[in-house]
Amino acid sequence: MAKILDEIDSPRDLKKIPQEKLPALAHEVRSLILDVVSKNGGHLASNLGVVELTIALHYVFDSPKDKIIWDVGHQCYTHKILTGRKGRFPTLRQHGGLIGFPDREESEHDAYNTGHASTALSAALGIAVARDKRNEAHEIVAVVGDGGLTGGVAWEALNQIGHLREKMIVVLNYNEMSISPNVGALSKYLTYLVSGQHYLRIKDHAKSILKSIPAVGKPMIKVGRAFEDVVKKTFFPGLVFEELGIRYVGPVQGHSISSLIEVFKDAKAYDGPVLIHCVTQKGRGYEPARTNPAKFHGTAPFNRATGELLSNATKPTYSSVFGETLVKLARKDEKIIAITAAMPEGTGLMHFAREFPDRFYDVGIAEQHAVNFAAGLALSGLKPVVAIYSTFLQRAYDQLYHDVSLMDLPVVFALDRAGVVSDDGPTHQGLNDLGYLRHMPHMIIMAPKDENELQRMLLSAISYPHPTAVRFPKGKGVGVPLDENPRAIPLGQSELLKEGKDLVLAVGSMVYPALEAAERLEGEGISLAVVNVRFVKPLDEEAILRFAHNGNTIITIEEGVTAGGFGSAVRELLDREERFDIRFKAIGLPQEVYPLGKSDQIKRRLGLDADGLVAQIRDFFKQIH
Ligand SMILES: Cc1ncc(C[n+]2csc(CCOP(=O)(O)OP(=O)(O)O)c2C)c(N)n1
Repeated sequence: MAKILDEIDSPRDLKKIPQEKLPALAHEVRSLILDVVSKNGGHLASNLGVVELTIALHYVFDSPKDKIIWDVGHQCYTHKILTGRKGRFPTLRQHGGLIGFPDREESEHDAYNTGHASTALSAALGIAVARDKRNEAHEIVAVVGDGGLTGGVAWEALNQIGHLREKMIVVLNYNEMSISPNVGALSKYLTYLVSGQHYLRIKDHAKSILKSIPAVGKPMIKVGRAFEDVVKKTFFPGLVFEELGIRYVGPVQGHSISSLIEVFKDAKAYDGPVLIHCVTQKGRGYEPARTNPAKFHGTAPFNRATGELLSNATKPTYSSVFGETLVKLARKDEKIIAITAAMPEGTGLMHFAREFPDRFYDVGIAEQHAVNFAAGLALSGLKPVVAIYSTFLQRAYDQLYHDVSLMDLPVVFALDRAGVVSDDGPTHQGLNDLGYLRHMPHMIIMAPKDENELQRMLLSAISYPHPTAVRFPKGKGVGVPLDENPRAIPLGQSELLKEGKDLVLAVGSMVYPALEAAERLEGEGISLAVVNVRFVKPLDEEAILRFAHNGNTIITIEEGVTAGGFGSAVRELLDREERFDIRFKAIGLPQEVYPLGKSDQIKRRLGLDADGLVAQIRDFFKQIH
C-alpha cells in the first residue's frame, strides 16, 4: 500500500497532505523510527514522543525560512525524516551517515547544532534579535524538554527573553522525564500546571474560563488554599512564565495534531515571546519504550518484537565498575555522597541511589550547580563524588576552578566517557578533559589502564585531601579480574610494565595498545620501556627523568587532544629540566570536529590502535635515526 510518507520529501510536501491524514502519517513515521533505531541504536523514547509535535510544527511553520531549534537535539529524528532525509535515515549514527543530532552541514533545515542540553533558548533569542536588526521576517521556534529546562542557562535565556520581549516561540515538551524521571522544584511546578487541567483547545479557552466562574465562584470563600490553586491554574496558568514577561499557553495535548496546529497558528500571530506547554509521552506508540523510557532513552540495537537488547555483554562496563565500587566504599564511609547531573543510569549510580537514597543527589541537567554544590559539601567535611561525562563537565569549567580547585576542596570527579565516544558524533567526544583539568591548581588527575585499576583509583581518590579526577572510557572494560579488596595507589606513582631503552608513557586506555605496540617493535630492533603513568598530574617525574638522558626518545600516548594534554605536560617537564637533547613525540588526537563512527573506527583512522601506534612509532624512529 502506498504510504503517505512516500509523498514527503520536504516540509512543502507535508503541507499538501490533508490534515485528517496526519495521524496516519505519524504512525508511519513512528514505524520508520522504530525500524531504524532497533537496528542502529539511538534516542528512541524521546523521538517517539515528539512525532505529532514535529509534524504540527512543520505543518504550520516554514522551515528553513522559519528556524526550528531543538534543545539537546536528540529528539530530531521526525524532523530529519520530514526535511528531505527520509531516504538516508537508515544510515542514522553510522559512519558517513546521518548524525543523531541537528547538524548545519547536513541540512539547511537544521538551524543550530546541538548535543548538550539547555542551549536552544539562548540561541533562539540571538537569532530573533539578529532577525530584527536585519529587518527580516521569519518565525523562530525553540523546542525544549522539561529536562532541558532544569539547566541554568535555559533560565538565563528566559530572563532575557522576558526582558527583550522579542517575537519567538518556546515549545516546552513536557513528559515528566529527563533521561530518568525529572527532578526538582521546577519539575513539580510544571506537573502542578498539568495536574487536573483539561488540555487546552485554544478556541475554547475563553469559553471555558467564563463557564468555570459560576462553578468556582461560591465555594471560593470556604475552600481556601485548594481554591487558590484552582484559580491560579484556571486564570493564571504558567504564572511564573507570565511574570517573566512570556505569554504562557497550555497545557496542550501534545499528541493531538489538530490541537497543536491550532495553538501553533495562534502563537505565530502573537507579537512577543510565547511558551507553549505541550504534554507528551516518552516512548509513545511502542510499549517497551513507553513503560521503560529510561532504558530506551538512548538504546543499543534491540529486538523490535520483544524490546530485548541484542548485545551480549560479557565484560562489565567501566560505568558499572565505578558504580559498584562506590557502593562498596560508601558502605564503609558514610561521608561519601554521590552526585549526578541527570545521568544516574549512564554513570552507573542507580545501585548507589537505591542503597543510599539520602546520600544520592540528582541535581538535574545542571553540571555547574553539581560542582558548586559538591564544593559546599566538601567544605563541610563530606566526601562528594561527582559523576559526570567528560564532555558535560566542560560546562562547569569555572566551578572546577573557582569553587573547587582554588580552595583545594576534596571533591572527586568521576569522568565517564573520556576519550573517543561511539555513535553520538562531535558533541559527545570526551577529548578535552586532560587539557581543561591540568591547569587547575591542586587538581590530581588519574586514568586507569583497566577496570580493576579504576577500583583502586576510586579508593585512592577518596583518600586524597585534594580535588581529584579519574577519567575512564565509555563501554566495556578490558575483562581483567576485579580485586576483592583493592589497595590504594600512592599519590603520583606510575607503573613500569616493560623494560627497554627508550620510553613510552601511556595514559589509561592507551596502556595496553602501547604495550602491544612496544612488544611488536621489539622484533624490529626498537626497544621501548612502557610506563602506565596512572597520574597525568602530578607526574611521576622521577620515573620519566630516569629515561631522559643521552639523546633518548620519549613518546607519550593519550586518548585525548594533545594540545594542553598529557604530552604537553611531559614536554613542559623536559623543558623545565633543560633536557633539550631528548627526542620527543606526543601521540594523541588532533583538534578537529570528529566524524560519526564507532570509537574503534575513529581510533584506527587516527592511528590510536596498536597497528597505528606501531606505524607512528616506527616512522618516528626512522626520521630521527
Ligand atoms: C549538558 C548536558 N548534560 C547532560 C546531557 C545528557 N542528556 C541528554 S538528553 C537528556 C535529558 C533531556 O530531557 P528533556 O529535555 O526533558 O528531553 P526528553 O528526552 O525528555 O524529550 C540528558 C540529561 C546533555 N545532553 N547535555
